[in-house]
Amino acid sequence: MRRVYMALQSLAATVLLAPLAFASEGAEGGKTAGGVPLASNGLPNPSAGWDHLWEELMIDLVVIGVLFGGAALYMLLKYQAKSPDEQGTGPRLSKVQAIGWALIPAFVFMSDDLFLAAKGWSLWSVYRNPPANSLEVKLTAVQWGWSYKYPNGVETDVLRFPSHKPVVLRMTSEDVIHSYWAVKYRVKEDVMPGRITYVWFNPVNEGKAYVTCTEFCGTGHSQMYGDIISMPQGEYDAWMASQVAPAAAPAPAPAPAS
Ligand SMILES: [Cu+2]
Repeated sequence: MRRVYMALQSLAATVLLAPLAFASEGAEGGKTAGGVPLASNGLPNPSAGWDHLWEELMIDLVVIGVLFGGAALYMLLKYQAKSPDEQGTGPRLSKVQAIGWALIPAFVFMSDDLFLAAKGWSLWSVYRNPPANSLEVKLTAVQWGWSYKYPNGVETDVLRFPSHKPVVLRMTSEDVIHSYWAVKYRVKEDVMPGRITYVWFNPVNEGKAYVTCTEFCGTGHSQMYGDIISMPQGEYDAWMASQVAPAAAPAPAPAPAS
């Protein structure tokens, strides 16, 4: 029995310490704030945080699965009946032993759950608080497409933004309930008529990403997808200038009367 206790003890330590060891590795340079990885621009990167939490959860599930599966298999083999007529005689446990056997495995499970829940809360609080210097864009959903409006009034159906600067979308719908999902940035939020919801993300890298609607919103729902593009600052400035120029250009002079 002493060997079983020792085996359980070492496996419990593995369960509890594995995520801590994994977490200490950090991500993207290893810097974190409140457990959330920091991107190269020094701001939190929730999408890396979600990936990190998911990997920790998978490790925990495997370790706990092996721990409890192994213990069940061990007891199944050790205490199996030697003949069909054999009657089992369970050990008589004292109150302390009985309570210990109930609480210790529960504690192993719950401490791990609470550890991950605390990390999840910490990450959620970052996920719901856009940084102060974010580029703020208004998003309007309509059956069946997305329309973006920049602070200077420029409107587009493809979102472009400079890389290395966080983006916050203030979202509403003109008709039914939609749901904005930017897979690469790990953000998803309902977009509803009469309400303004938001998501933010830290682009970090340049490149195109895919967005789609994840709330069935009518017959054209499956066509409600589009691109969002993270660009170098210079390219973004040039693109924005090209969008502003036509609106700002003076009207052509009227033709002289003949
Ligand atoms: Cu939709």
